[in-house]
Amino acid sequence: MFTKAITRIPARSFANGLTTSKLGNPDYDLMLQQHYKYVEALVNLGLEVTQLEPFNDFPDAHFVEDVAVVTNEIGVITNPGAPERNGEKFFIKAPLSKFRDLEFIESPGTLDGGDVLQIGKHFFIGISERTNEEGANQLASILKKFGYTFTNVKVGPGLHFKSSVNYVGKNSILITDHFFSNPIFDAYNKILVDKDEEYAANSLFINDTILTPKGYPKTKAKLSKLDFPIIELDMSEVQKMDGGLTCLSIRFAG
Ligand code: CIR
Repeated sequence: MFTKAITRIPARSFANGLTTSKLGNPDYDLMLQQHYKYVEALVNLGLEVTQLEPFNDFPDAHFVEDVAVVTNEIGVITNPGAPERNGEKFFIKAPLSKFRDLEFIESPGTLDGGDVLQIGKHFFIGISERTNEEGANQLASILKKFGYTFTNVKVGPGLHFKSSVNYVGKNSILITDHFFSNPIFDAYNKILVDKDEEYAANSLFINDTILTPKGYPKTKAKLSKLDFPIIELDMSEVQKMDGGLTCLSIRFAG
């Protein structure tokens, strides 16, 4: 059960963040609205949300997931792989230290939280343009102490590993075609995301409810077979900046 989350209100500068999407200019008011609805969904699922202030100097800072990996035992502050975002790590320390002892990924290791998928006691760590082997190995050596196991996996299309694979409950994962046949996921019930709905692979399982982006009916139909409540959230402005549902929060047990 998650009982806590940390989020950050998007800054007015958010459209200056990094993006590869060609979906057009995002709208600030709509972004705020979408972020508000997201936080509201977390609150309705029983999470106590710490909302950090907008941060104009770092237009991507509301993608808080990338700056920390939090387990029941520890908070690990990452070393974000994009130079433009690296300084965000200094500003998650104080809020997270209220809940966890902290450890740190150090250069030359780099790591973005978006590349880190925890399923029970196992972690998949994506090696991507943001996360290198050294960063993945540092995370593993910190978390090994607490009995976790690890698999490193090379990220394919998409920014982060969690652009492609996410846990959705009942031993099931939503997974894109790129990873579908990879035997490292054979222990799970794989739910293939259709090619034209791959954005929906970034769905988020919280306290027996699935949050999924609005507008992906085939994925929603597949998810509904799991028999969990599904909340659809409009992510249009978030998507324009290469973000998704997981990126907007750090979730953990209190
Ligand atoms: C970036 O390129 O870093 C941001 N514009 C998007 C980060 C999305 N984060 C995530 O998927 N965890």
